[in-house]
Amino acid sequence: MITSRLDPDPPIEGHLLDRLRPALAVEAEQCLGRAEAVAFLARLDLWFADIHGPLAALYGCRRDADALGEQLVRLARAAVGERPVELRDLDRRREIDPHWFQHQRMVGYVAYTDRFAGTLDAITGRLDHLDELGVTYLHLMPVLAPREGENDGGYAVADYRAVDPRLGTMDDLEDLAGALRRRGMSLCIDLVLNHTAREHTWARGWLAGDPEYAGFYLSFPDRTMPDAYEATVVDVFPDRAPGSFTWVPGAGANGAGANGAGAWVWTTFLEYQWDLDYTNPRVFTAMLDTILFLANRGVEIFRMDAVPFMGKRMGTSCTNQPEVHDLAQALHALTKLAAPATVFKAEAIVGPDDLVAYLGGHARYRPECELAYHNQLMVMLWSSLATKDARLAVRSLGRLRPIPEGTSWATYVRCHDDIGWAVSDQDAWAVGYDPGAHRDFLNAFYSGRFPASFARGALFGANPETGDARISGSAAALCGIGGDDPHALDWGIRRLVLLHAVTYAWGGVPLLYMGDELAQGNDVSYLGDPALAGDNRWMHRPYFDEAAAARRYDPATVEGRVFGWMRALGAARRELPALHAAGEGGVLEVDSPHVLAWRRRHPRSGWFVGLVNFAEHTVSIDAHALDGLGELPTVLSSDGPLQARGGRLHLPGLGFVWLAEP
Ligand code: OTU
Repeated sequence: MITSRLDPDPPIEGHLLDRLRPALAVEAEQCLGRAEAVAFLARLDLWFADIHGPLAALYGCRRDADALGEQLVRLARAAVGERPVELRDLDRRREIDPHWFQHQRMVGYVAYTDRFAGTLDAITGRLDHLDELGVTYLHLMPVLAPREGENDGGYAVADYRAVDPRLGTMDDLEDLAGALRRRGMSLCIDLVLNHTAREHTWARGWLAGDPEYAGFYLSFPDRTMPDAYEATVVDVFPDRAPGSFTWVPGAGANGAGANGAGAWVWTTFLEYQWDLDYTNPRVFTAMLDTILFLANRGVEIFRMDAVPFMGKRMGTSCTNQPEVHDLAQALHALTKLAAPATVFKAEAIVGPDDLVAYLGGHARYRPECELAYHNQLMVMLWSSLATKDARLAVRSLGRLRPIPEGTSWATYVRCHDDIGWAVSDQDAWAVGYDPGAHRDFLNAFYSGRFPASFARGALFGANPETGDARISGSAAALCGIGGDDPHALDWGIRRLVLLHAVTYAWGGVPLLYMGDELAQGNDVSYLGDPALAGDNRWMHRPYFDEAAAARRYDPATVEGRVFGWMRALGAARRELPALHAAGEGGVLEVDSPHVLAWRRRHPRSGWFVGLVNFAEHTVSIDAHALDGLGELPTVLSSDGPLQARGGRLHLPGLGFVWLAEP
């Protein structure tokens, strides 16, 4: 059983460090040379408490807990020894500028290698396109070798040390990381750490009874425990993979692997994605080793996939449990020890009250992930667009806890997944919405069933038992771009631009999802591929449209209009120090229900104010809302300088304005 740390932190156990340090100093100098050894030991002193604390919480009850700590620190030291010199140079730069990812120059881009360029090699041919958009961070969707056949878009990894052969090789990935780095772009890849494919060596070894892999997965002899867990656990894919356990013939019970009798294996997602058992320190060690291997190939940002699911506790949702934070913290600190240039991004698509913890925001700060998806902002943008009303957004975003210093949101409009309506009941009631009815409305609206809807999306993961569902569809399709009516097209474009005008200026790294810069619509070609046809998330994972891209400078085309805006947002953002993620900010109270207004300021800047109007008609707000924020000229807007008349500021329908003190 795992115990977990309660806030506040327990006192730091110094003696392990005291015991380890002298021996490590000698070893490090022998293997790494003097300068590298000095840096390594300084990092050990800096991070030791963040390594030891969470490890003690996770595995402290084991007699060999100290030996584990020692082994992991040595693993990190060995990884430094193998780290290429170019990456050590990057480490030096990042040690001087550890908050590089907070800078307003950061713009992210998210793409599937095959759908964007074909192969890893060919990505270099797209770097000019990325440069035009000001991209400094490239997230390539799962690139590691998946299982054959269905693989959940690459989220069923069969080998963490090989690249999907259809995309290239590990050498190609390393070369690409270098090419990106030389262009000022950081490579981000997915680390699927909650589960492996059942074809992974660990899973095969476990099933074959190899003692090396004993206890790598969770298994039960009969339905007693699975039923008890399922009473409260979240069912992620209720339509395609109901329940969280899969009967595996030949598996042994209680994590034992093989005994021939068969067992229920924990599979949160699909039946071929087996959840790892992180109560086993060997699993932790194997995953750390994987991270360090990939960091040494040049990966700078790890997207920690499905991190909320890594800890299981009876009687809970089995998400967001204390041990998932301990795991993320320990992996993080050990990675910083070995590869300080690396940062973690939490993929925790959870409710607003659980989000900030993934950035280390606990009762006391504990370094965890540097970046986290701002799922709440994303959900609120789509909710506001449908209701033409910002009150729910103002309420929920206004009460979100501030994030710890030295961390940043990753803000986004759209990603490769469905949109789940993570609206807190409390926030919904506070603005007079029935939460269930509101979620139903959003599903009806974005699937196009609601009569006055402009959206062209589809329901995803509908659960007939609970009535829950989520939404698939490309950003452009959900904004109503796609028909023949030029008037409707104008509105659709205004919506798409408005949403990005928020994510580019909220503070944090905006992530642009491939195809959205060209307003690409839904792609139904997936229906022709039996391995994809059952999952309509593929409708919003299109192939890069070359013909559309060729029109990107033509302002008479949809692509030209949208691309022009995305460039402008990126370029303007770079020049606005108020958008540095280390700044402070918050939602502004204004007297129109249709307007979302926010402000930001960095110690080195004046105020920035962003205003968006979700209504289709012009609205106005009392100009006093901006009192005390200084002179605020318009720096970028959908409709020219902000108009002030009679003490009120007028915002055209679906318009946006960025104001900033010079
Ligand atoms: C992630 O999503 C990936 O983004 C998905 O594409 C994968 O299918 C999945 O993991 C399994 O690897 O539930 O509906 O809080 O929301 O991890 C998608 C995090 C998901 C979860 C998220 C998961």
